[in-house]
Amino acid sequence: MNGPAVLNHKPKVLVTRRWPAAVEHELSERFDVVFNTQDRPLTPADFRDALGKFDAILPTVTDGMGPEALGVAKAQTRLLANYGVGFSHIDPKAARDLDLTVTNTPDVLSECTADLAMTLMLMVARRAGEGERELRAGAWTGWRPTHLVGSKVSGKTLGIIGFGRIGQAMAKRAHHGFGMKILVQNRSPVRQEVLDAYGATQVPTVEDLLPECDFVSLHCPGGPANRHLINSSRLNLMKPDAFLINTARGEVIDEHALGQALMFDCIGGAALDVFDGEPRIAPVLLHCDNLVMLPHLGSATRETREAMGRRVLDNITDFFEGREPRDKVL
Ligand code: 8YV
Repeated sequence: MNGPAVLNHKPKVLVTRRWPAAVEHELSERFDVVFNTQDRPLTPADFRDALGKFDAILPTVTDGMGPEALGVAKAQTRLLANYGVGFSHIDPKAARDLDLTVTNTPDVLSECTADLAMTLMLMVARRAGEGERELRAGAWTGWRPTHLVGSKVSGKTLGIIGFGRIGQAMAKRAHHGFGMKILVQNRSPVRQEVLDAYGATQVPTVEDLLPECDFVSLHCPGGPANRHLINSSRLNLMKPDAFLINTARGEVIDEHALGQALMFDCIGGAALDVFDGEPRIAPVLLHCDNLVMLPHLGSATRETREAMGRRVLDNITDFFEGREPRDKVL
């Protein structure tokens, strides 16, 4: 059985990537910590080795912890305290087979991730990426009434797929800030008072949502259950001038299908912060002008990255003081 563990030594902790200096400092005061000073992603062999030496490993989204990385017969490690809310890079079965407890860092990144989803929505609707590329290329010939004309955002309909904390933070911004009508698709029913707080209406299926929306923003988890949730037939259900925004996980979209939809103007455009197999970018995407791409910046503010680190610290402290960590997900 996995569960909290009180050790007779200072817990040995491996931090797999560089963290904000302030939190690295706090970590080193409380635990016996090894930092990845090179900040290079570790290999599956590194993880197998680490599982025999550390009481806790602190992975991020760049650490693929599947059967290969977790493929040892027995582990000293008791806790994978993930730095980030999404944990689809950790294979649940492989973690369970080793009796590992897994924690994440919810709440503290909801606002900044929703802010970035808003950034992407505004950028793609108002053609901000195209405009900046043109200007930097020295190709701007001056103002004219027909130049880089985009789509109005205020008052339009936004569809939100996945109405957890980040989806709700997005709805708050879009409804109360931009007067948008909100439609929601979520795997479980959302309480009426939660929907009412954002003037939102829940629809039963993705198929019900897509044809009604001017913007669709993805806020569901990644992993096998949602792989290619947005595929070519669902892209075909979107309005021809609608925009797709993804700050969730790359695998939620079939990128080949999205590339085709963008090339042939089946949808108005897309804006992505996450990619399937990132940092590799599917070549088809690089040729689409009606696409905004950012390098996974959802939670990338000083305040949030420090808060994520402190949330991990709390989870490790609870675990090794014999308490159930508040953010236990496995
Ligand atoms: C993180 C994220 O930067 O928390 C998440 O799920 O996608 C990002 O905000 C990343 O996951 C860190 O592991």
